[in-house]
Amino acid sequence: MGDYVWMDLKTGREFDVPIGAVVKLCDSGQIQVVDDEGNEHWIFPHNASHIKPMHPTSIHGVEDMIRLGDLNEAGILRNLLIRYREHLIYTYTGSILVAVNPYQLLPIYSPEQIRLYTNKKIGEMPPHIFAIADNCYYNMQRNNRDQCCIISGESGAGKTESTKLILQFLAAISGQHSWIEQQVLEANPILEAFGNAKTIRNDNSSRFGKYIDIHFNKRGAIEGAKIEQYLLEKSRVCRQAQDERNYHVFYCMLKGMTPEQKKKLGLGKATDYNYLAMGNCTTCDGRDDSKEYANIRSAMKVLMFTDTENWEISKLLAAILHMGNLRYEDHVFPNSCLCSVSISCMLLFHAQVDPQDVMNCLTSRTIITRGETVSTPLSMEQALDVRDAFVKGIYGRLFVWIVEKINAAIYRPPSHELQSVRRSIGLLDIFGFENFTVNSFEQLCINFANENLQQFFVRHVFKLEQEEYNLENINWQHIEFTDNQDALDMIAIKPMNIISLIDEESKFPKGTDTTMLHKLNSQHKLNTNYIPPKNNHETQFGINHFAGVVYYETKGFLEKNRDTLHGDIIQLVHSSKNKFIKQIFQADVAMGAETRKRSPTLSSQFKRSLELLMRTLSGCQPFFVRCIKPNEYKKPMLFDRELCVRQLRYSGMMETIRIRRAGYPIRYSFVEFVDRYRVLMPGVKPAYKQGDLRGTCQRIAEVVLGKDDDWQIGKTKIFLKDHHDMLLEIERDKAITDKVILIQKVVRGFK
Ligand code: AOV
Ligand code: MG
Repeated sequence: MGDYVWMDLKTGREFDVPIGAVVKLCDSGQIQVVDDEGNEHWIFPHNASHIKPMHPTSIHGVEDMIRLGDLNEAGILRNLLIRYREHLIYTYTGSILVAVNPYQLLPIYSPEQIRLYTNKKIGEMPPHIFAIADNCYYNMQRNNRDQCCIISGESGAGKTESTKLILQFLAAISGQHSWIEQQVLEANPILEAFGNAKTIRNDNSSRFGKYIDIHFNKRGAIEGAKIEQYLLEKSRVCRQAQDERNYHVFYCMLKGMTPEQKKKLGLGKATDYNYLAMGNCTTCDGRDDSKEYANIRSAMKVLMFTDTENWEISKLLAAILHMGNLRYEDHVFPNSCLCSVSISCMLLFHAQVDPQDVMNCLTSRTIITRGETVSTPLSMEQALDVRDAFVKGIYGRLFVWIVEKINAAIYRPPSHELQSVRRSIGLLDIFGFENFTVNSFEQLCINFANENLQQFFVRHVFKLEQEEYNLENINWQHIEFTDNQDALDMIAIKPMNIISLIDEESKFPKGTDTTMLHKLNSQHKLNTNYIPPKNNHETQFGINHFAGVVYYETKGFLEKNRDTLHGDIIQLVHSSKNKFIKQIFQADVAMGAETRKRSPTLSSQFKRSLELLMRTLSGCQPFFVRCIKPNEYKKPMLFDRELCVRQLRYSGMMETIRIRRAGYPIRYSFVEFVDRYRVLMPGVKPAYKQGDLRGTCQRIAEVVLGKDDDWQIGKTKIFLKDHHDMLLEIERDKAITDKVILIQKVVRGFK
């Protein structure tokens, strides 16, 4: 009685694993148990095989999962569950942090907590996101190398919140309370206002990816930062699914502006606008749009947006809303619509453009054939597309402009001599893996990005790690892992990959979504990671991603990928007297009508920026944070076992624990090791004076760590466990302090 067991309910469901239970009663061969969910079960002798004893480490849980005795999915899941119930949302797997979204504000992020985690080794304090941040910072200084934090997880798992916490910690410990620190912190509310929105998965979903590179000077103080943005979901400006919203900034503006300001822009309330009311959801629980507006405005001040710029931005946003209310009837706007057009014209073009020109531009298309200019009317559907394309074009360019504006305030290009001493920590927070009822081109790009990140993780944690053990010839039993390289090859790497086929079809004048799908099918139908449409009428294809199969609806793919604006629109912008809109369209106007047709497609730009990102990340020492979403309802204290198992399985957590447990995450070259730790053995000379470096390393390790402990010496490096590193560092700190005291004594003795 009181014993803990694992109970396998054998439901046969894909993500069901044995559940923990405690024995309540034993009665003539039958036992009664209560499982972790509070359900009672009677176990009879004939099905006793359903239960197994639980390892002591699983009963109360462990802070680091490499210490789990029951190393299986059930063990991992229960460990996270019982910790989560005690509000312990963070757990380690070696130095990899697992973070379960609490969906409530926990009192664990105070200045006092920041202080407690400052300058500590991982494992010295309970697991925490601050410990990761602190280690990043410490590693950057100790190894003089750039660091990065890769934060992954599904939509709503907590990536963006984690990123903000790391940033908050770094700003606090870099310690100057300087203007630049404040500017770096205040960039976030602006980015979130323009790039985040309420989705069914997340009330504050990032609809763009970002990489914040924080720069530190020699003394470890923040001296600047640079933000890289990836692929904002532009379609959201014109269209939202049920229960979803447009970008926060629109609602904030309507709630937060003064009546006079709104009057100048001809604005009403959110429900008045098609672009805002489509999802039947204009408010968001727990968000105060009016208060947010004040925050956005003050953040923009900190980041040096001028009042004029702010007003110009508001004008564009208002114009977008008015444009969304245009209605078309038989190639023309009804008279009632003229008002919307006129207001848009006034806002976009300072009334310098005749509303009639705008209407023509939105309802017909000019084509130049054999030197003759012909204007052809558009169908209603086409006309609406032209309008939406224009609106998306404005918003997308506005977003890019805003990020550039922020960078202008926070980024200091390194001077020559600074380059060698400046170090950085990069924080990667992208849009999480998505699988909706209907998935489109945007989801393909988002999931492609996540596939890349997963490969970075796999490469770093499994491939490079084991390659190195082999090269160094240490004792090592190979650990199997799930590699998503094949899927990634099919999506974007190998010749005739999916992205390149979509691209090719986008450039082909006669290409359609259907011809594209045919090409995908004929090229990939035999690939196990590709799921062709069931029949000729179906317009969906599927991809077997690392995080599950996603079906993509191909309708609209090519248009979204081409992402071009019609020449008439560019012409219109060009003729405008509104300097701001001209500025954000500068590149398009400069390109001219002809070259624009050859402007790079969205997917090729995105692919390129991802490649650059991966290259940057490869140059850094990475830390990984794995965010887990405990339920689909955004609720506290609700732990959906199967949802969690799915995320743990797809992220490769089992194998990760296995390799971290068996592996040697810390390694030093012999020279580094001797020079860093020779203080621990009196009389050991610096590395450059050593004849037998390997032997010296061995002697130090034997004395400090013990002969039989699980460390290994390779051909050029010594391999250690995390706890060895901690022990060595603590001993080193002590030795150095002792030495300093000794020197002080000696000096005092002289006086
Ligand atoms: P995401 O970045 O991973 O999703 P967020 O970081 O936006 O997810 O988290 C979603 C919501 O969960 C937040 O708005 C908070 O309400 C809550 N949350 C997350 N982490 C914490 C925490 N540590 N403490 C308290 N609440 C938290 V997406 O951007 O959708 O992929 O594209
Ligand atoms: Mg996010």
